Amino acid sequence: MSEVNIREKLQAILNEATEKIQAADALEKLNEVRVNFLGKKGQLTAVLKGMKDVAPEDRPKVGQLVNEAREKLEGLMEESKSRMEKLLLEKKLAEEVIDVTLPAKKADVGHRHPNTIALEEVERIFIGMGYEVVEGPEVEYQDYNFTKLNIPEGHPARDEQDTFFIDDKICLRSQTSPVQARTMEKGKLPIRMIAPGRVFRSDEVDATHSPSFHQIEGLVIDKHITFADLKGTLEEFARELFGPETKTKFRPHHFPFTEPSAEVDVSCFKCGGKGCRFCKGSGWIEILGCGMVHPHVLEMCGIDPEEYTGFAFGVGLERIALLKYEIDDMRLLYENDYRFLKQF
Ligand code: 2NM
Repeated sequence: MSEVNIREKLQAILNEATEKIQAADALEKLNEVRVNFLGKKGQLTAVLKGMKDVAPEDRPKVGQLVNEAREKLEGLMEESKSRMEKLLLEKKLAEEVIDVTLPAKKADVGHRHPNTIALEEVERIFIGMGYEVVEGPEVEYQDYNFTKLNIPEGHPARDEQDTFFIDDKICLRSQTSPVQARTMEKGKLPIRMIAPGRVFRSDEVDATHSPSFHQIEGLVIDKHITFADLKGTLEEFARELFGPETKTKFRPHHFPFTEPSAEVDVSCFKCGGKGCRFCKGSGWIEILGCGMVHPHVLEMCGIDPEEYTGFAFGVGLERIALLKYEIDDMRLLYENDYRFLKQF
């Protein structure tokens, strides 16, 4: 074959390939062209294979021509490829266009139950005063739930509280004080603790009662603890929980495990004490019970009442949540209706 023939042949290949490249509308088709013309069995490669039929003096020139044709084709394909990729990208961007002026879709995340919010608030206040948070069993020995707390068998408080009894030794705890009894028994003094948790009483359900609710009980045991420490602590607690203007009132009361005992009222945080619908006109709202730990309790829990004294208190968690969030029916706290819960 002469150089002229080869020139014509190459031109024919180039023309055909260029046409096919221009016609290609997808990357796969472009690849077909590459295989057909530049591949091992491709047309250009075939021309090189035919070199043996070319006069030796023409071979360098023919080789150069084939290379030029190859480079040209590769260039064309590269161009076509980037054009296609650019189009693809533009198409994708146009399809996925984001309207940044649209309001963002709100993530529907859950949030803490009002009881939990109130509990964490109370925990924060006492942790700030150096208290530890301690938990204990909900199914409890009657010994810890009653006997060690100065409520002996036959004591009216055992019926009054109308506990759920498991057998003659075990019950569902009716208060979290057994956690305090267990902590005292461990013997590590002094003690500054709160015991939050679920408690049980055999009560009918109504707006202010439930057979299962939550309490937070506190206990401080050290040398020289007096009623003044109790008053100061609970006054500070009330101010942190209900606002700095909150006043407290200690009314004498009776609990078997404390002596003396008191109930504590706070000045109404709605009307400031003048009397309103919220405090039923009295200006005061009852929030907790407290007292100096009875020497019998200290003794039964292995603490020498001659050396150590202490105070204790108990608040109902639901009561705090109902007051703080102005909810008038405790049952709302247990129904788990999201429309209600999401308001807090
Ligand atoms: C209250 C009221 C008064 C109380 C007593 C004790 C313990 F374990 F130290 F004896 N813990 N909590 C207590 C005292 C609880 O709840 C209204």
